[in-house]
Amino acid sequence: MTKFILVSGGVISGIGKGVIASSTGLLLKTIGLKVTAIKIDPYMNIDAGTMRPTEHGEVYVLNDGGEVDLDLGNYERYLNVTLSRDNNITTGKIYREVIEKERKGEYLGKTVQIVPHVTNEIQEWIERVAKIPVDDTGDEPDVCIVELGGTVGDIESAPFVEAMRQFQFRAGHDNFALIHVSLVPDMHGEQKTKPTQTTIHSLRGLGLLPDLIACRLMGPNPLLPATKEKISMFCHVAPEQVFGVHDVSSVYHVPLLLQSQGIVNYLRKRLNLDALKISREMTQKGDSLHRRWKDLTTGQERLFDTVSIALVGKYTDLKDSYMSVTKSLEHSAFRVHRKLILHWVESSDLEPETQESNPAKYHDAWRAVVGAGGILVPGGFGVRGTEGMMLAIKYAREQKVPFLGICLGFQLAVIEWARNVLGVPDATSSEFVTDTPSPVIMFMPEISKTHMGGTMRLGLRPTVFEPGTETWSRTRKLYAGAGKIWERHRHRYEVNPDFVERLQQSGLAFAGKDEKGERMQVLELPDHPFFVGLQAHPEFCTRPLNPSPPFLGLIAAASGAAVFEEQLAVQLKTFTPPHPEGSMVAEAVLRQGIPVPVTASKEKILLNGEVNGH
Ligand SMILES: *[C@@H]1O[C@H](CO)[C@@H](O)[C@H](O)[C@H]1NC(C)=O
Ligand SMILES: CC(=O)N[C@H]1CO[C@H](CO)[C@@H](O)[C@@H]1O
Repeated sequence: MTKFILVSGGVISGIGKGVIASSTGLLLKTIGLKVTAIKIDPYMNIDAGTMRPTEHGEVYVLNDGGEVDLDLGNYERYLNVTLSRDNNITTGKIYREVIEKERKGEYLGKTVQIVPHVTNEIQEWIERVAKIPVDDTGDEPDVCIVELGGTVGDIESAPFVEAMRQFQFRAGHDNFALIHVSLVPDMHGEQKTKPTQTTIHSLRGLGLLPDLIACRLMGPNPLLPATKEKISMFCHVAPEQVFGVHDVSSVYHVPLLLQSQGIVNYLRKRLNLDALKISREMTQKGDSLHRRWKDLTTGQERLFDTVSIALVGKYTDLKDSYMSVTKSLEHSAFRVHRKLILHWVESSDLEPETQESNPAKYHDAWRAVVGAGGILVPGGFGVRGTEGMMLAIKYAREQKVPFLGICLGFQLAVIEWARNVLGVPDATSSEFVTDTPSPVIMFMPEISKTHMGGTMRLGLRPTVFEPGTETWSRTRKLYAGAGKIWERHRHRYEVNPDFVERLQQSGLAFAGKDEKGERMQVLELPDHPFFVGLQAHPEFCTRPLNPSPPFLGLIAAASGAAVFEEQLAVQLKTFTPPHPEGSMVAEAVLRQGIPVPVTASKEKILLNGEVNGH
């Protein structure tokens, strides 16, 4: 029987419930358990692909092409697992499922209601998805963390709260625990417990009993013993069931902070975890994870050297839309033992128009680019700002500054090359200029009998390195020399095959292509210290202990040639693909002719007129 840990929140949302939930999962992994996670988002959207990034942060892509909330990224990174689109539950998905069943007559003409039909659907979904293997053991997970988004008491979350109330009996007492995350505000040095008392009171009123109360303190001060006592008394729980989560210097410290307060031991007893048979191998894996995590976090405090990266993008004032990119840089910086200094550069500030309209802004932006050890142009949206990005790319190329281009950044590197080296001054993308005579980047839908009408390439796809690249391709070396790599994709525009030969002859090397050799997926300049572009989004597969290779390449190259060589050697010995064989879906899907579901995002034009995704 799977053990379920529900993580709910009270008072306000956005106080780090996801981090507490994934840290708890990580701790359970350190004792050798296999852990999976489900995120419940009580909103009506069916998938995150159609949501505007300014409103919602990043659209995170899964192996199966599912476009989800950035929280699933958190779980994949912390727990080193591969999740599927079903690991995200939204109200919209549940309702759709119920309505489809009703249409098929599965409810035998009965009145379909929130209770029991919607609540049953929620419980069945959770039970079903909790059993899906998520790591290289291929086994059913031992523990499933279920994070309920929003706060208990919201209208939106009511059906889920009721479903979980029923679920605690369905799973049984030994198999279900509840962690409730609450805010403990600090008023002039006094830690206030009233909001926590109120939220626990309403939680109990809804039939859910907290096993652990996580008190979130928005500041550097830990939970005081007196506060703990008070919460224990007024919320009818033992003091050992109350723990504090204050602000720590990095989120990677949170698992150890929880551990120091006895969370693992509590859950061990409460969920009777010792009854699960943990193999010696898994125990050892857990120990090693614990040791490596501790090293990772303690090392961070004593970093003197820095590495600076200019992130030239859009929405740079909405940093959440680059969550996975920043995580990838962070993980890579851990590896090279340097403190990451990230300069957010709004790409349009680099354009000549800004020089006229706002010279100070223009100079600040260029100062950040010129001062950085490496330049990153991530994926993005729409035409605005692309000229500025290309100016940064040109600078990186000519001045031999390490550069990484992702998705749109890759496409712009090709356009920049075509304009300034190949000598096609009007080169552009047919996404920016529809009837251009020089579409170096063009709309190229995936022609596949099995992909029903989809125009977006989504999900995990292979890239095959060209013969001969093993001797010179830095990208390939970063992947430990593998001939074939897998990364997640999300794009609909690609390098125009008609230009490939000319681009290559002029010195731009396409080191990696798709399996048929038709789509250009990795570009490199062999005579540049590090100039790499990827059509894929490798940032979705980074891990704290196993950073995404292209990002590691950028960070290492920005730290100097010696560090770069050193990391190539480390990669050769230690790099493992973050996904188990079985989860590499694209080929299997094509072979079996299973239609890949087309999500609603395919043809959606966003409200602000920009096409979502390249
Ligand atoms: C992460 O998962 C992958 C694939 O499941 C595995 O090969 C790798 O060893 C895991 N890494 C760690 C640090 O556990
Ligand atoms: C079982 C099920 O309905 N899964 C859905 C999960 O969400 C995606 C959209 O992101 C749907 O396409 C799946 O069908």
